[in-house]
Amino acid sequence: MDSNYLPFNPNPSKPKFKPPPGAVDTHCHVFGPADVFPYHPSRKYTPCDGPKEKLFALRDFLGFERNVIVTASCHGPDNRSIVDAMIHSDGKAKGIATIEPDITDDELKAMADAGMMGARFNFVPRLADELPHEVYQEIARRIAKLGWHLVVYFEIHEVARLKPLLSSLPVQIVIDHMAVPDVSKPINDNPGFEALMEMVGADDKFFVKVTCPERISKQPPPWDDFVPYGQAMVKHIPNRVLWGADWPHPNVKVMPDDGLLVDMIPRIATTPELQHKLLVENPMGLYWS
Ligand code: 0GY
Repeated sequence: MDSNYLPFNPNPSKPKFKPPPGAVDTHCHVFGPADVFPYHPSRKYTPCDGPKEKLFALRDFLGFERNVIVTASCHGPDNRSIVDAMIHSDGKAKGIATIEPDITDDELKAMADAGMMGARFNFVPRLADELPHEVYQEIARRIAKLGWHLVVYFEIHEVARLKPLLSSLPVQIVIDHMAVPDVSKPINDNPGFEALMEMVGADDKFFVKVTCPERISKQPPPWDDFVPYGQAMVKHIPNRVLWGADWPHPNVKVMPDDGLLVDMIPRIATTPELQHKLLVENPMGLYWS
């Protein structure tokens, strides 16, 4: 583990908010353990191990029923730790892979059989190096045949630059962490966020994860500056928002209490109907139907 890397909180508080039955955490990771699933030579950070057993125990403790495990850049295009977690999850976990163009159809099929549902493109420079856009187009064409979708991680100032690429891809697209808006700005005077809202409002191929107050907020918990942004996105596209805890929180500056993250949910999805869409209907439609 890097010397400046913060390990996850081993004793989160019990959330006050009780997720509805069937709730899905659609953004979490499994890291290693490194002695079984080593981190990739191409990685830009080395995390603390976050094995599947810890993830599944946290899922139960927080009151969730299912996980979508997203490949993180520290494992590069090696998806074995996620496949292993999915096949030991009693059907309660699906996955999002990192793939390279030289992957074979047989390898893709084997991952799909294990529960992989999509691929992730990471456009955050501190995490991954961007590839020529033809590579993304080719991967998108191949995964479309499997019925997979894409998860993309980029920062809000990139909306205009990436919009032509994302709009052209023949698959549904899930945007991680609301593209990390600058929540210190007033929400009605924030061109980056407005561009994101416009893009996702205009095309129902886009889903947005209203995740990561601990990463996005400029304030300590309970992260009040995140709330109007999360609320606005949930109201804007209630049938296309997703929630996730982001355990084990790679590269955060202050490690959050996962219980407090769950307690953010009723502040951004303010009615039982919106909570049910966010936590059950939307993720079940995308991952378990
Ligand atoms: C996240 C966020 C981060 C890490 C990664 O692929 C990754 O390594 O996505 C981050 O550092 O912002 O999605 O959990």
